[in-house]
Amino acid sequence: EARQAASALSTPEAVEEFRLVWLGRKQGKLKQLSDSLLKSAAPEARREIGQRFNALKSVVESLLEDAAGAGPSDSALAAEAIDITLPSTRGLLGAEHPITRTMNEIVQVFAALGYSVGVGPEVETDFYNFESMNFPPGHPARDTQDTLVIANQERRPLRDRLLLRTHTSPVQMRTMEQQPPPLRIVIPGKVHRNEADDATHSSTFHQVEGLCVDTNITFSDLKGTLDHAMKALFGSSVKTRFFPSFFPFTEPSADVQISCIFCGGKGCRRCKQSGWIELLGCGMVDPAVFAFAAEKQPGYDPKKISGFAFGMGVERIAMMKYGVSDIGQFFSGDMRFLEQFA
Ligand code: FA5
Repeated sequence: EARQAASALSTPEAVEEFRLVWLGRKQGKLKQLSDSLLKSAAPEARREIGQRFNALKSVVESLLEDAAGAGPSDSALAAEAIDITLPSTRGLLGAEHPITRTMNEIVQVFAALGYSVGVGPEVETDFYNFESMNFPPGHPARDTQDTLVIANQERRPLRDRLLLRTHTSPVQMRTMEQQPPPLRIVIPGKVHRNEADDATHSSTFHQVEGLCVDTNITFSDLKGTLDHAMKALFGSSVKTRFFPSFFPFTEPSADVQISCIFCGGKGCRRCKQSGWIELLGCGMVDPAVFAFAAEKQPGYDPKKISGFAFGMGVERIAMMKYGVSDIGQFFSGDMRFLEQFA
């Protein structure tokens, strides 16, 4: 009977019906059979009845398996056919954000020179962000980096108060406290300032800090290193020049300009006709900074060692590399902008 029924199965619904009729747990024919036969059988006949029942059950199960495996009809398959030779619609692939990419590129340039990579906290203490970087309390240079402070800190001593770091320079001190000289490290990271946003300023931006400390490090080493880095980032025809500047934590200090990559130094709108664009600050580490580091690591004795440091704005470098004229685009999340970097 089961064989006959199975031979007529042509649709998935009929197969399911067959399963229910024969193998259904409550009302199935096999269930009824086992209830009536096995339970009422004489004890000495049970063994054989059981074996024959199991044989029957596996016949029905394999009939069901064959019927289910037979699948839908040829016409049903033809109706659902997919042409796998058609070109697919391409989904959007994620891509590295241009700021992340630029930051990694800068780090790579210095890693190739033997620099290691460090990080530090974005919520920083006044001590690391300012005091240990030789901005004493009340020093006017603090005003050059308008600071976003964490609320309700007034009861703490000034040096312990928390703020959003205004530059990556505090990680110089954190690194020196952990590692004796010699030291070569780059520190990529996010920084914040209480500044109005415009085409070239953002209240949140990124810097890559560099610090090199050893015996006999000179300003020539600083110039050579940064000139190499700018050529590695912008191409070998780029020129650099150094202008006197001021940072409390370096002496002497300099601002570094590169020849405008848009006009090759002739003068254009991007470089305000000057032929040069300012990209970063740098200088020789001030002995006062080494004195703070020497409190934890006596090796930072300014009589024995010297060093240079620099800090570059990643957005400014990315704007130059990719010809972006408004810094706000990096933070807009606008897919039309971001897709260009995919
Ligand atoms: C500093 O922050 C120093 N810590 C850099 C430094 C480190 C000097 C080590 C010496 C030794 P400054 O405030 O100039 O310096 O910022 C450094 C760079 O960050 C600038 O050259 C610029 O490229 C970028 N930058 C500054 N402010 C902004 C801003 N609001 N938006 C985007 N980029 C900015």
